[in-house]
Amino acid sequence: MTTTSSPDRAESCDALIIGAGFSGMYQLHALRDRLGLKALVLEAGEGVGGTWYWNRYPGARCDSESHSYCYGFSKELLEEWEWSERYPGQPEIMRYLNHVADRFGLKRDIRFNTRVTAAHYDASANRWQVTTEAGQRYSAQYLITAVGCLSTANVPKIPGLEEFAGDWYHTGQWPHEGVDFSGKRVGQIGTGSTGIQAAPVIAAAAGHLTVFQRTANYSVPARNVPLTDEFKQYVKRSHPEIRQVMHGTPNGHPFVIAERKAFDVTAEERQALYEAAWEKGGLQFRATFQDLLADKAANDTAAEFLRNKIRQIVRDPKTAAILSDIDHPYAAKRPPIDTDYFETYNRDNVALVDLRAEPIERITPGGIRTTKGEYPLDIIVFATGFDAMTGPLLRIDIRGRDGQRLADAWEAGPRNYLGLQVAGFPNLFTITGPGSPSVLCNMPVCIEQHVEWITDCIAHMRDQGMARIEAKPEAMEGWVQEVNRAADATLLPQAKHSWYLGANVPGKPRVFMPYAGGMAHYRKICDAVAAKGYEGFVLSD
Ligand code: NA7
Repeated sequence: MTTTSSPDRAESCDALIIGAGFSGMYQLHALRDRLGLKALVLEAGEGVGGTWYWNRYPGARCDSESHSYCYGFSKELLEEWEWSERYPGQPEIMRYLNHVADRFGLKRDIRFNTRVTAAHYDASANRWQVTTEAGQRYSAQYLITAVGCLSTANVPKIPGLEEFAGDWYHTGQWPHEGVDFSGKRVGQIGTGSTGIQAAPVIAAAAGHLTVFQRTANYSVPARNVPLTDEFKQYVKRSHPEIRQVMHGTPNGHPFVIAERKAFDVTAEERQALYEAAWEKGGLQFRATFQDLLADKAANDTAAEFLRNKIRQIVRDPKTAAILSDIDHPYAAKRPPIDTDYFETYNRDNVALVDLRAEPIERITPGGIRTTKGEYPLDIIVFATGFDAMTGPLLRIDIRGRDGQRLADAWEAGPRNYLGLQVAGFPNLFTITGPGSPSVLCNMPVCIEQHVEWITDCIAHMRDQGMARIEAKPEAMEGWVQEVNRAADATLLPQAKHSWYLGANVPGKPRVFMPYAGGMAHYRKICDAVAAKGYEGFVLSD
């Protein structure tokens, strides 16, 4: 960088990237080291890692298998890094991302402790003017958001929280020094993927744990294990084949979805296949039959199998009934995987509260009061999720052409083209934004596709002497329809309370946000758009 930012002088570069997680780090590498651009990352945290930098809650672990939860762009990186467990825990992911950042010299172009608050497009200069919380100013021709999909904590506005005499934490803003639960009475609100990971670990450390469940959830055992030398050797030998599978499937995972349908086999065979998948563990359970997310009757067979497992594991029939009273099709919400989650309810120091039978009235100085009584607590853990996909973008004051606010453009829900660009916001690219398959896909696979597509697009513009790219409104309308069509072809919209629909945040428009047509298909669409000279975009000099 040639200039230093100050309140009265903007630091100038070719491309500004917001966020130093998986996306921002690779985008920096691609623009700086492949295209030779002057690129800079602005990152709110003190270090790299993005979502994994903040989510340090007990039990935080990725649900993707480690050998698939990594970058594939560098053969050397693939060969030199060795994961230790089937699923990478948060600390190991942080070691990996720091290794990548150091190996590719990324940190020198990342400004840490720098939270972006505003980004305004100046049409006369064709530049984005960016301001940070501390008042620093930056300007760039291209602005790329790499802010993550699940990075804006959703702390429900329960009356009385400010009076609580104990400590409270949101899992996505966990203190770096950790939390001492020993001897404490802990209340955990939320039973999504995070709550299901956290509860067993908190229960083992705390004096007592009360889990407050609003909506019951399916979960399949993760069956995490240390990786054997044999498996590590297989991974080292087989990267190209593994990545071929990951790139060929709708969800970017390293396993193939079965071609058979649930009713192609007898009830006994189906049960045996589910048992085998349960024993194997992990997200692969949903790959047992091809039609689990398309046909409700097929889905019912998986749902009933999983409900029965809960009834078999949980000894207290009343608790088992509350846990298995699940109101959505299996995997219509993000399906959690766990380590001893349902077993945790067999511990003497764990209790379950059914918030549908006794909603929370308020938080008191001493605990949580429901309509049936008060639960005394020393610590409250909010495992209540995120203002997903749009939240991280809309908390930045983003304004495009003619001062149009992104918040206004998306008042009725997000609208964009390919999940990557919004009409009226030239040269702004949103990695893993709404309308992209991101949250329905093994994230690094989606991120690498986005980063490479954006990088190729910018390279193309430079080759052609073009300075500006903007999605056409009609292309955007077409994509909104395609996102709706893809969702409607699945059972996903049937989960009325899911964050895919924005239903977890009061007042948020109910729009199905991710693209459910599958990553492999999405990649083909993006490639075809590029091959046709960036069809649906206007490029100008
Ligand atoms: P999720 O999946 O959004 O889960 C949040 C949980 O918190 C869920 O059980 C919610 O119940 C519950 N919740 C949210 N607000 C409240 C209030 N006000 N009262 C009671 N309970 C509440 O977030 P996670 O962090 O678990 O997972 C997010 C993603 O991270 C996950 O999908 C993976 O991709 C990784 P609800 O179901 O809304 O009734």
